[in-house]
Amino acid sequence: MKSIVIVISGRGSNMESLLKATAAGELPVRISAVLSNRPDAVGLRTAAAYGVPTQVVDHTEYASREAFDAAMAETIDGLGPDFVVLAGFMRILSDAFVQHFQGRLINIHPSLLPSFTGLHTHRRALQEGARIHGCTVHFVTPSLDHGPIIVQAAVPVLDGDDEVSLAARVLAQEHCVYPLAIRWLAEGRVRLVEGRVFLDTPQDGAAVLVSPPAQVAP
Ligand code: NHR
Ligand code: GAR
Repeated sequence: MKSIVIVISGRGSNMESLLKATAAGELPVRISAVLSNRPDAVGLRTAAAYGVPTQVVDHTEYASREAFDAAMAETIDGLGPDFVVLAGFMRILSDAFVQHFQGRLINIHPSLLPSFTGLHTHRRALQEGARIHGCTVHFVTPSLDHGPIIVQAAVPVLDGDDEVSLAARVLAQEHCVYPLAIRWLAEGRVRLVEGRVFLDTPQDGAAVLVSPPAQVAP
């Protein structure tokens, strides 16, 4: 069975979606450990409650980004995972770290990439008047939020949405697609060829999301 390490910075609800799916027998992976760069991350307590080992690599204890990344890489290498799963991890990773884990490092980002890379994605989607928003699971490459895309989920932006309501609608989809993407990876259904993802999964072109829904004349 493939093993993964999950890396968090805070709440850890995406991490919990993976722990839940694993506990339910829906995600055939061994979760070797949950790592956090913040000692006070709420997700560390959640992980412990699921009986998953936790470790902290506190970025404030390192003189540079490179030194922190090297310590993280060493900790992860010690665990020997097949995949490294970023779940609400909030530190940009250096090229050396990303290259070390190339093809094994996955992130979930709260926008439909390549729109809204970086931070405050929900606020910016609202400011731009986007009608459709969502989330993206992708391989991490040195170019921030531009790695090969594995799966995306779209949600409508509704009149009256604020950052909180929109974030909640997107987060519900994150909790669906992240376990799905990690399952596909664990089952060897994701191939990365020359920077593009090829999926060995059922696909049909039927689903179309239009927001607001198209009105058909009577
Ligand atoms: N690193 C690389 N090289 N490539 C990616 O695609 C990465 C990455 C590291 C993290 C997650 C990402 C996201 O999904 C991610 C993708 C943090 C920042 C950021 O600006 C940006 C993107 C992401 C994560 N962080 C600030 C920093 O200076 C700190 C912000 C904070 O601590 O609150 O590192 O959006
Ligand atoms: C999630 O929405 C995740 O996509 C996003 O932060 C939230 C973390 O929630 N990630 C980023 O913005 C990465 N920069 P969680 O800790 O409850 O999973």
